[in-house]
Amino acid sequence: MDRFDLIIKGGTVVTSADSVRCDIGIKDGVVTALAGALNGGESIDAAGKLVMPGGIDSHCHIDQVSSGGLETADDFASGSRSAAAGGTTTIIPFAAQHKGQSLREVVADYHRRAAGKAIIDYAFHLIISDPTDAVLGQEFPALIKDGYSSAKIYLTYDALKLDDRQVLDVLATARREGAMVMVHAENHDVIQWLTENLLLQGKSAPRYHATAHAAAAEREATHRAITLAEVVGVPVLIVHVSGREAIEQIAWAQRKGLQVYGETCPQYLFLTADDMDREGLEGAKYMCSPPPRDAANQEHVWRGLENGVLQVFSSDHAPYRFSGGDGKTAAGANAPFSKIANGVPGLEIRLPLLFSEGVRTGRLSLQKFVDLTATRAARLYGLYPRKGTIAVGSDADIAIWDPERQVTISQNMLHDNMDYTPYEGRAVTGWPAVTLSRGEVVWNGTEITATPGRGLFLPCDLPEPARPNRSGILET
Ligand code: DUC
Ligand code: ZN
Ligand code: ZN
Repeated sequence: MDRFDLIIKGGTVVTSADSVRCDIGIKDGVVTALAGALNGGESIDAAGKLVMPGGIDSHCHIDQVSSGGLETADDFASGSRSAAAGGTTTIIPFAAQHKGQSLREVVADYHRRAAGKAIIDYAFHLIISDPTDAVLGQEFPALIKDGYSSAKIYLTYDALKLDDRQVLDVLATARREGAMVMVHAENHDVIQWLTENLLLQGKSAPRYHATAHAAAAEREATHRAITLAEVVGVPVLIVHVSGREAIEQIAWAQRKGLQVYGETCPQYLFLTADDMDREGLEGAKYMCSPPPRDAANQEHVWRGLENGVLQVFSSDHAPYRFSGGDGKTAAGANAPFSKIANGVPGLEIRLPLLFSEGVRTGRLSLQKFVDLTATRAARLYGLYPRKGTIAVGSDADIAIWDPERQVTISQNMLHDNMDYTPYEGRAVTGWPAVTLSRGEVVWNGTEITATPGRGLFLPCDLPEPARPNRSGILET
């Protein structure tokens, strides 16, 4: 019997620590050897290629019903296909609680949605919108122990938002049990007040979405989330950070020694509010929350990635089609921005966009790229070292990149179930030539080669970065 099931030969193996020219031996889905020259099994020639950990997309919405009742276009089949074709090998979507639901039942429901469909491995974050005594006293702690060790909470949206008291209670439970809390930080009343007044003034076009979701609203809520976490004495992760105002709050907290982490997404590097300023509802294709800002804010986000204030780069893939009953135009051709679904797709192009505009331009090292797109997410969400690196003993989740391949992004080449991409016509250099999940080729550079259902659920450990390194006010 061969020593290996597969050998990846002659590539440059990149991790968040270094780049080394070596072969990778894979047996039973796991990396079992890293050495100068390996023999004894089938091989893939990776000469001239970069061999990187498959991406972890730790923020994507798959087969999720929005707070407004709309279904995402992607289920676990199309979503995981799209992820794999873009070099991602693990997704962490959400099991989203609507008010009145049992968290346990929500999780069971999302398992049913994923079963038989996913082609790559997946975990779940919880979304807690109804932190009742039963949820915080029993369900959340038990689910954390069962491998759902992260939860997202919202400071806005009528159907999702928690008040400060509820946020404190969720944070205190997370502190006690060792979970990571992610926060959607926008001030709900500011957004509502601005929205109502804009609509009274007849300003209802998609571009006013950016006015209503003001950077000040994001800044205030970011500061509040940080403050509440400080009071409880627990780490917190601010998701989808859009620009300078929120970044300044996170940097301030980090300088104070607080354990505050930040995530950003392609839309804050590659789109601006001007994209929403198009004829009719066309601008709705670029609407997400928080909204893309402007070129100066894009620059702040780049710097946040470079200097480490922001640690995670995920897609926030929220795939609402443009047309159809669940689409952005479902409320009609004259719908006000407040009635249009929020979110943009990005699962497949997340890595190529950052590679092309970050690594190839010299802004980001390869190590930083791997850390931002895979390793750090694995650590923050309790999947390391099984996922997020290439090391002996880790799952052989690997993307072999052709750093020279030129691609013009177009919806008709993508593998999601969307009817548009906000990045239509954008040229990138660098694309995954092969994606492997646990040693199996799932994307061969031209087509998906995996069977739906092969993806496994990943129970997450308690994340080390969620462990508090300071007391809350009650403990002092
Ligand atoms: N928040 C998200 O995390 N994704 C899509 C829309 C939103 O408001
Ligand atoms: Zn959000
Ligand atoms: Zn999201």
